[in-house]
Amino acid sequence: MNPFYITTPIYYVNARPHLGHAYSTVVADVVNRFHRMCGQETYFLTGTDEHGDKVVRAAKEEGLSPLVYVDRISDLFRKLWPELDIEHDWFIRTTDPNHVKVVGDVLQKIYEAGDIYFGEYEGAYCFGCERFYTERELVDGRCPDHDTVPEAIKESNYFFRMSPYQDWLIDHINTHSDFIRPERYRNEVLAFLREPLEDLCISRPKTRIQWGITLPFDDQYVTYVWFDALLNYVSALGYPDGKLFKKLWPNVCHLVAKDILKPHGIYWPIMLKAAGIPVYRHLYVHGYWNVDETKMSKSLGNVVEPLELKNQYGTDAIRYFLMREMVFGLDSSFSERALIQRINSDLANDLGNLFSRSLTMVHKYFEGIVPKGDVAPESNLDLEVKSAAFEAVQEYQDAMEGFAFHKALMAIWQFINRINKYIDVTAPWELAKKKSQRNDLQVVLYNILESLRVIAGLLYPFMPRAAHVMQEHLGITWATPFQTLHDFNVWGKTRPGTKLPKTITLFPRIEPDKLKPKPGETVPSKKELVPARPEIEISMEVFQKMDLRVGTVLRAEPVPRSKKLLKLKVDVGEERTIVAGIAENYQSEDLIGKQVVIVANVKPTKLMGILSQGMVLTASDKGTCRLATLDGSCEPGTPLM
Ligand code: ME8
Repeated sequence: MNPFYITTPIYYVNARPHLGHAYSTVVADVVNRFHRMCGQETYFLTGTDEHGDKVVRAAKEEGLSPLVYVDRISDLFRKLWPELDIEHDWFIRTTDPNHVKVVGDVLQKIYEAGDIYFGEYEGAYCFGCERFYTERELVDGRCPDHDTVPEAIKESNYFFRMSPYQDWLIDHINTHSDFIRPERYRNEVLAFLREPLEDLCISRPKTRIQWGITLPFDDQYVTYVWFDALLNYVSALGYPDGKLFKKLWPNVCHLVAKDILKPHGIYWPIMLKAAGIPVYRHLYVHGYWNVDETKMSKSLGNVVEPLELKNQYGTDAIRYFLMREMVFGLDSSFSERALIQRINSDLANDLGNLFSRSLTMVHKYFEGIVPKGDVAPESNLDLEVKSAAFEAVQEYQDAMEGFAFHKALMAIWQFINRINKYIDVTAPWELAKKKSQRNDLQVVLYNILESLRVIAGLLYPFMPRAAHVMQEHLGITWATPFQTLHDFNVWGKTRPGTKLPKTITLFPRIEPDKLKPKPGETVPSKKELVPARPEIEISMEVFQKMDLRVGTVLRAEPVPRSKKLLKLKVDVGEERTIVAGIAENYQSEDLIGKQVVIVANVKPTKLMGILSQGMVLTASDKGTCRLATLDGSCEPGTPLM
């Protein structure tokens, strides 16, 4: 098995770490731990990006030299990660001498190969993005990211010729379906590549900025910060001759958010190709965290500090929330209210209660000693629990491999609910009343403990602390620090006769007064959110004119140039094309096979040039759109009454 190598972006040191940085780094840690569970050797890289205009300006604002300033902020990132139980193998800084040397060597190599030339450029420069913009890229003459008018700058600079690699890159993306994931970002890169690629300006004159890596072939210039930063992924491994480079490259999984798709999806593969380095294997792109539906920004004062959250709610709860709440690839909104609700319902209630009620029973009925699981014939209920466990493991594994972390957690929680039901139906407290049912009681409790073992093991990548505590309390001392996937394909690994420690509360409930609005905060009531519609008389006859039907989604794809719309092919007894405004909350691939409710007799209308032959029913909760579905499967075309 190839070793697995995962990277996060290296973060700019122009500001303190926030929730967005924490999310990417937690995802990398979860994926890394999952690969360790699969028995793979892994390597996890993160770090800080320390050169460029942005950093110089931030240092100036603090009255510090860039050198002192970058040390200080880089340290904040470095010290944050262990607080969030992130176990990276290396923390790279672009000011590390080895990195500086690699950047110089690669530049020289590409220069000698003839892909770098000197030329004059006049253009619109955004200092926030540290790059030139073409007219076409600006929105009403303003930078799309910073909403500022770029400055007109005329400069002689060095350029990296990218156009000769354009066709190669298109072909590479087309022939490697897992190169850029999820699909929407792969399509976005292909859409960029439909326009001719312009050469990339890779230098900045020292007359304007000195804080950077000097070009090896002209000491009057420093390297453009992106050309410098991207190379961290190979310099950290000791490119070109280092052992790690030879062992790990190019079997890498780069993880970034959508804001830096272009440098990673276009510049980086072309840089690698031009430098004669094999191209990376995978780029995984996630969406953006907003806060209470608004963009997180310093000026709005709504930046969420991961350390504060951790101190208040604990590392596991934060990690769980981030991974459960965001659908990888789509945007999500953070709110403390939602976090507390998840802690109380999923962690304290579902998981925590199951754990403590189960262990309490083992202590009460068997003096804390793991009973035997094979002393009575298995009932159908027992068999069902076993197969539910294997199903959960399979669903979990598929979801983890596809970066659908929310689904992996849903699979665990479905299993947790299944075990809670098993306890309710088998009622061990009743079995305990009769001596003749002692063996049945043993089997039931053993199955519960086995289920908890599987649950603890599957939780390890997400909540390593809780997983560890659970395993300790289940007597799973043979699998420190974690169980492997093989351990879940066998039923019966919990050892009868093991004496278990007293149970504990895994996740304390958060007091409801935390949910009360803070002074000055108003929580809109439902009524304020959605004004009731005026009462009108609708006769049954009129209501029944509406043709509501069950539809099964057969295919789904994004509508080009639209952020909101998806084009669906739906089976409503016949195949219909329906355009739905759900792209911000659903990914095409997640919809296939889903059953939805369709208004089948609305007048067909054209949306973005596509004739939509029906309407999908949805609910919009504070901007998050949810499809109306059925609680069991129905024949497509079945009318709703
Ligand atoms: O772009 N939601 O650094 P950066 C989710 N130095 N993730 C977010 C986020 C949000 N609201 N905000 C930031 C840079 N991130 C360059 C990278 S790599 C060779 C150089 C995360 O400090 C996300 O991973 O601006 C995003 O891609 C990254 O931080 C940008 O970090």
